[in-house]
Amino acid sequence: MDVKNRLQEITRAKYGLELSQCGDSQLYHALLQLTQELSTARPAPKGERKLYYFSAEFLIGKLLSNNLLALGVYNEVNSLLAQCGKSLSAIEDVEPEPSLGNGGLGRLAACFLDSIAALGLPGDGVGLNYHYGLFKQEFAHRRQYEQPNPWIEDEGWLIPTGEAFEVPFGFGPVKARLFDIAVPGANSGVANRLHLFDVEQPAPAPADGIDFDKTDLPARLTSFLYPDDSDESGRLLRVYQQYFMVSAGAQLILKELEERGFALDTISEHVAVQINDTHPSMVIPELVRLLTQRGLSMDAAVEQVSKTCAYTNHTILAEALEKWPLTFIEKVAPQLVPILKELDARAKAAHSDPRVAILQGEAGKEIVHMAHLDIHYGYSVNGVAALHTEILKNSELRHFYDIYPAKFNNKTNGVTLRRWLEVCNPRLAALLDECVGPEWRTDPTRLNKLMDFYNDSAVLDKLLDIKADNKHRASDLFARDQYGIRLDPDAVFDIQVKRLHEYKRQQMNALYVIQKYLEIKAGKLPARPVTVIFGAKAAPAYVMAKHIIHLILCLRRLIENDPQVRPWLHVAMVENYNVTWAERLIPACDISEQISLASKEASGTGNMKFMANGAVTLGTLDGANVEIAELVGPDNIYTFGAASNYVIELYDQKAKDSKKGYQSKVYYERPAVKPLVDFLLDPALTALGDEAALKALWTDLTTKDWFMALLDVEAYSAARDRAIADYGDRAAWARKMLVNTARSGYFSSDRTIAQYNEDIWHLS
Ligand code: 26Q
Repeated sequence: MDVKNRLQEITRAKYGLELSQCGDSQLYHALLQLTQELSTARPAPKGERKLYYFSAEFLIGKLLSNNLLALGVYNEVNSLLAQCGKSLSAIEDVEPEPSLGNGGLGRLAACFLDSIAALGLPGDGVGLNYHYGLFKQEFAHRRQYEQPNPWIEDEGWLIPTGEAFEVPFGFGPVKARLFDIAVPGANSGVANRLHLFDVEQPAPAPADGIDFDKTDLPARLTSFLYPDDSDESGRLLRVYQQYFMVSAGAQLILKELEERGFALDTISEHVAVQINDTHPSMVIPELVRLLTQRGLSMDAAVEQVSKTCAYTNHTILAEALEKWPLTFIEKVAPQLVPILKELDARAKAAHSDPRVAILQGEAGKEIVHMAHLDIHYGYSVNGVAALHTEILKNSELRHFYDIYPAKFNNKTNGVTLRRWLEVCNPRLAALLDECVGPEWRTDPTRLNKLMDFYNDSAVLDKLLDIKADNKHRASDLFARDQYGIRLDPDAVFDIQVKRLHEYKRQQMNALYVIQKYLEIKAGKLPARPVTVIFGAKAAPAYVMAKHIIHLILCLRRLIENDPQVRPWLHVAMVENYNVTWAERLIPACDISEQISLASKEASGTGNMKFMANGAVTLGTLDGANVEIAELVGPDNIYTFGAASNYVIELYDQKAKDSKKGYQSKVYYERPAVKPLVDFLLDPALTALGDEAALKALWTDLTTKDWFMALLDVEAYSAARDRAIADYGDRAAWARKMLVNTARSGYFSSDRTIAQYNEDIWHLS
C-alpha cells in the first residue's frame, strides 16, 4: 500500500482536508485508521497449536508508534509528517493511554504479545475490557488522590467482533461481548489478537472518584481494573471478573478448536493456555466443566486440561498468593464447586501432605488455593528470573517441587526493545545501527558487538551526547506536563519508577535523600548535583504506601524551599506515572534504582529497560538484577545489601521466635541511621505534612521494618555515593553505559518468548 496516498485519501474522506491542513487530533485519528487497516489486512500466523495467554492485565500503553513500527511504516510516516511540519510525538499526545494493568505483570503480558507476534507465532491474549484502567493519580496536599482513568473512545483501537458468549453466573447468565485489539508483529507479516471481553451494557461513568457500587452487577463487571492491594469490598467483584474472563475465554478456545476442525479430546495437542499468575486460574475447572458437558469423561477432561494449561508465578510475597473462600466461588459460579471438589479429591488421593491441598480448612469454611490448583493441574510451572525460580523450588513451593520436579522451569523475563529502545530512544537506536548494524533490531544478541567500541572515544562521546539530549527532552516534557516543575538536565538523574510497595523500598531511597539533605545543611556537599526522580502509584487501600508518598512529597517541598540545599539536591515525583512517562524518563536516566529487599522482587522488568537505555543499575542482588550483574560484570553495576539467602534465613528465624531474626531497633540505634529515621519527626518536616502519617512511618521503621530498609541503608548510601562520584569521570561512565546497552540483548522478550515456545508451548 502506498502509505502517503492512503493517508491522504483518509484525511480527505474524513475531514475534507489535505494532510498539511490537519491538526494533531485529526492526524492521530487518520493514522489510527491507517494502522487498523494495515493490521487487519494481515493474516493470523499458521500453526497446528495455538497459544492463549490469559491475563487479568495487559498494560499495553499507547499503541500508535509501536504499531506503525511493527507494520514497517514508522519511518515513512515520520518523514511524511515532518514534510508537513508535524511531529509524531505531538500527534501521540492525543492518544489516551490504556492503563489496563497495575505494573510489571501487566506490562510483561504486553511485551509478550508484541514478541509472540514478532516471532510469527500463533498466540492471542485473553483479558478484560476495563473501561477505566488503573486509577489516575493526582497530588494535592502532598498526598495521592485517585481519579477514574478512562481510555475508550468512539474511534480507538478496539475492534467489535460481533461475537459473544454466555457466562453462567450464580445470579444468572451474562453475555460477554468480544472486542479485539490487533497485535501486528514486527517483521513477521502476521497479526495476532488481544481478546478483551466486556459486558453488554456497561454502567456509565462513576459520579464520585473511583468509588462505585461494587454490587451493581453485571453493569459494573468491567468498570475498573482492580488495584493490586485492594479493599475487602472489591474481593468478590474480583472473583466475578476472573470468572467472566475465563469462562468467555474457555468458550472462545473451544469454538476456535472446532472451527479449526479438531476434536475436543485433542485439545492438548492444539491449544496451550498460559495462566499469568493465579488471576485466571479458574480457567482450569471451567475447561474441565465445558469438556465434560460436551461429552468427555471426567478422566479424559482432567487429563486433557492438565496437558493444556501452564502457570507462571510472579510473586514470592505469601500475602499476594490468591486464596479465595469457597463460598465466593459458590456465589459467583456454583457449577465450578463440584469440579473443584473433584480436582481437590484427586490431588488429595495422590498426595496426602495437607500443605499441597487445593481446598484447605474445615468443611463450610474451605479456602481455594489458586496456585495449588495451577500446579497440580498445569504441565509447567515457571518463575520469572533465575533467583526467583530457585527460591520457589527451595522455599515457597518446595513441597510441590518435591512432587513435580520436572514441571518447574525458569523463564527470565524480557522486554520488547521495539518499544523500550527503538521507539523511546531513536537516537540511541540510530547509533546502534551505525555501530553494530541494523540486525540488532531482529537479533538483539547483536548488541554484544557494541563491545568492540569500548575504547572508541567518538562512540563514547555520542553515548553521552544522546543521554544529555534525552535528559533535556525529559526535562522539557516534565516542565510542560508537571506544573512547570523544572529538572536540571546537568544534574545526575537518579530514578526510581515502579509501583509503590514497601518491599521495593522507596522509603530507603527517601532516607538517603534525608541523609544528603542533612549533610548539605551541615556543609558537606555531594560530589555533584543530583536530581532524585520518583514515580509510583500506591494501591488506594495501602496505607503505608501512601505514607511513603507523603514523605517523598514533603521532602520535595522542604528541599525546594531551601536555597542552601536546592542547588545540590532536587526531589521530583511524577504525578500519574504510567507507560508514557516511563518512555520519557527511562532514556534520560543515569542511575537506575532497583533496591528491593533481596528475595522479594520476582524479577523486575524496569531494570532491563533502564539497562538497555544505558543507565547504570544501583541495586540489590534480587530478581533479574542478579542476571544483569553477571552479564555486565562488577565494574558496570553498583550492588549492595544483604544477600537473599541471609534475608530468607532472617525471616525463618523470626518465624520460629519473634525475638530472633531481624530486629529493626538494632539498626535504628546505629549512629549513622538514627538521625535519618528521626528526621521524620523533625519539625522542619512535620510542619509541611501530616505529623500522624510521618509518625506512623517512623514507628513502623523503628519497630517492624518488615522489608529491612534499615538493614541495608548504610550499604546503600555508600554504594550510591560511589556511583554519583564515579559519574564525574565521563569517559569511564560512558563505558559503563556502553556495556549495559551491549549486554541488554539477553533481556529482549523475543528471547524469553522463544524459550517459552521451545520449552512449554511448542507452537511450531
Ligand atoms: C491479587 C488479588 C486481588 C487483587 C489484585 C491482585 C494482584 C494484582 C496484580 C496481585 C498481583 C498483581 C501484580 C503483580 C506483579 O506485577 N508482579 C510483578 O511481575 C513482574 C513480571 O513478572 C515482575 O517483574 C515483578 O518482579 C513482579 O513484582
